Amino acid sequence: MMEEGRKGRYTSSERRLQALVQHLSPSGSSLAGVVQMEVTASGPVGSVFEHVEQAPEDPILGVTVAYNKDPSPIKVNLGVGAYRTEEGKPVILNVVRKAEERLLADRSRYKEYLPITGLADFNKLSAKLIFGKESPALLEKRVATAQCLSGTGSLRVGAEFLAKHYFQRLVFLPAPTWGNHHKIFSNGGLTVKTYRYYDPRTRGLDYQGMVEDIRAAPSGSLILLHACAHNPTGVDPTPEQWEGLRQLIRNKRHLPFFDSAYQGFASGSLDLDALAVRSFVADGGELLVAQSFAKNMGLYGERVGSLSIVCKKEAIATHVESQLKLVIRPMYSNPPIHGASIVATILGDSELYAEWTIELKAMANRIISMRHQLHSAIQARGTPGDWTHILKQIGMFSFTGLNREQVAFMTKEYHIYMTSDGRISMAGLSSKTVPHLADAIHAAVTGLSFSRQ
Ligand code: PGU
Repeated sequence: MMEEGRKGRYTSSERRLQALVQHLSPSGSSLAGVVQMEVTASGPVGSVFEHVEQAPEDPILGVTVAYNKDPSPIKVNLGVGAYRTEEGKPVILNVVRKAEERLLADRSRYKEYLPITGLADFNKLSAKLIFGKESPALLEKRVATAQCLSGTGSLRVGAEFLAKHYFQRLVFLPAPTWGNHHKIFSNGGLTVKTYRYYDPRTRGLDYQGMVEDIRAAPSGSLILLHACAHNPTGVDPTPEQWEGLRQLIRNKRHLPFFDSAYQGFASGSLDLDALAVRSFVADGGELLVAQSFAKNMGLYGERVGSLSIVCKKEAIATHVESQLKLVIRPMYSNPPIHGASIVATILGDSELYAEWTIELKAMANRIISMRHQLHSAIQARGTPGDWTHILKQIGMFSFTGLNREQVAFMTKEYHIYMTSDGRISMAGLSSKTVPHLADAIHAAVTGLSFSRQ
């Protein structure tokens, strides 16, 4: 009764604020006093978001934010893993243009909502690309595939599906890994741990450590594996090591979750880069794969990718797919149509497909040539240390071994932008910028101020 009487004396904005205070402090000792202090005739004083703190920039995408603010004409962005031409420009593949022209000319196409799991043709072709035409899992129809929002969205949907339906909540990530993995899996409801992966002393794989940690993980753990071109290290297991890992993971009854963001970028061959995934499918066991078409088709902003879950039987895959829909529907309802239509057009047409593989190989080759040019330029300057890892590492990135201070120095003095862990995107480099980068590395390593001319 008394509450009702008081309620009647408040204006509607006072009541809204009262609700907020109640929400923030349910025990609300002197509610009426707080409300009276905070409200004037013109409404609440200050912002209800006053307590919201400034968040730090993203460690990878934030590098581009800083780069964009720098007015220097000599600046170079080697932060984000995005392909650039020799002129330092982003590129749209010719096959993508052709596919878009076809889509535009086809008047029978609409922009209706896609089904919750996306474009059916895209899903079939995407799964075929990673598993191979003759994949037993595909022939036996025991793969559930959903088009998702690029690699990130596919991982996130996979994480949430696992948190809901898999008995083990532990996911093991390589140390180090792409920074976003940690947040994707923990936000998806899983508990994140790491396994040893990279040995800074050898600048190679810590295979022994990796095996020990995966062996020690509780049976049934989720093991996140980079399908190829490990980010950020550029270090992949050899085929023999993959075989050892496969046996170990299967013996321990762990569940592998592959992140395939760089198919075609490691070796230049789509099939070779899928070998690790295919070896796990060939043994008949279950697994998940998140695919991205951001890098290999240059469709970064189209957000096109897929999640495939390989199951033991067709009926199980059907159930799994039905549950994927329940994860996706309240998250973003259904995926965008344009990027998936481009990919389906290219993958479904033998001529466009062949042209794509040539363009993809050209991108991979340009990156490899940047590795050679950078290595030679560092050698030519007599920079101390062994830099052969620049040649050996695979994929878009080079994990240079430069430390945080050296990176900060290179950004401040040479306007070279890269992630603070010393990772450089080789795809952002060109013949013109190699000497500048080599000068900066030399100066950072020797502590000398090298000529910038
Ligand atoms: N998985 C790995 C291993 C990646 O490196 C990336 C992108 C993704 C997934 C996600 O890519 P999608 O664009 O969602 O398909 N990593 C890049 C791009 C920038 C970023 O951090 O998103 C990078 O520079 O590490």
